[in-house]
Amino acid sequence: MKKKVAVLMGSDSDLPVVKSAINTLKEFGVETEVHIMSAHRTPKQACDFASSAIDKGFGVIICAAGKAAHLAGVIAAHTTLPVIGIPMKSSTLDGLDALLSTVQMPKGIPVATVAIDGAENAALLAVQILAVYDKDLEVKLKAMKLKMTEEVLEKDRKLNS
Ligand code: RP5
Repeated sequence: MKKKVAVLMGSDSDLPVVKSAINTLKEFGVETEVHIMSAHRTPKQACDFASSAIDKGFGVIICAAGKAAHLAGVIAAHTTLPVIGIPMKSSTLDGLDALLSTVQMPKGIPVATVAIDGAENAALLAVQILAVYDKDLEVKLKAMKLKMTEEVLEKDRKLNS
C-alpha cells in the first residue's frame, strides 16, 4: 500500500511557505494530509497524531515550526517514522532560532532538518524516502533530476554561444 505524508505546521502563519511542500508532494502524486499542530499550543494532539501515524498509513512526517521550534522533536519522540523538520523564518532572529531548535536533537531522536524555509526540499526528501520502496516515485525523481541538469546545461550553452 502507498504511504501517505503528513505535513504539520505550528501555526497557520507558516502556511505561505509550507504551501510549496504541499504542492511538490501533489506534483509527485503523493497522498498528503495537512494539519496545524503545535508542540506548545496543542501538545496532546501532537503526541496523539505522532503515536497513531504508522497505523494511519503515513510513511514520513514533515514538521514546520518557527521560533523555539519543538514540533519536529516532539513528533519524533512519539514515532519511529522518519521526521523532517523545516525551521521557519518567523521571528526577529530570521529563523536561526528555529534552525538550531530543530537540528540540535539529543542522541536517539533524530530529525532530518532542511534549510530555513526549505519547504520544497523537505517534500523532495520525503518523496526520496518513500521512493526506496516505490518504483514510480523513483522514476519521477530521476526525471526531475534529468530535467534540472538539462536546464543548467541549456543556460551554460546560451552563456557560451
Ligand atoms: C511557531 O511560532 C509557529 O510555527 C510559527 O512559525 C511561529 C509564530 O506563530 P504565530 O504566533 O504566528 O501563530 O510556533
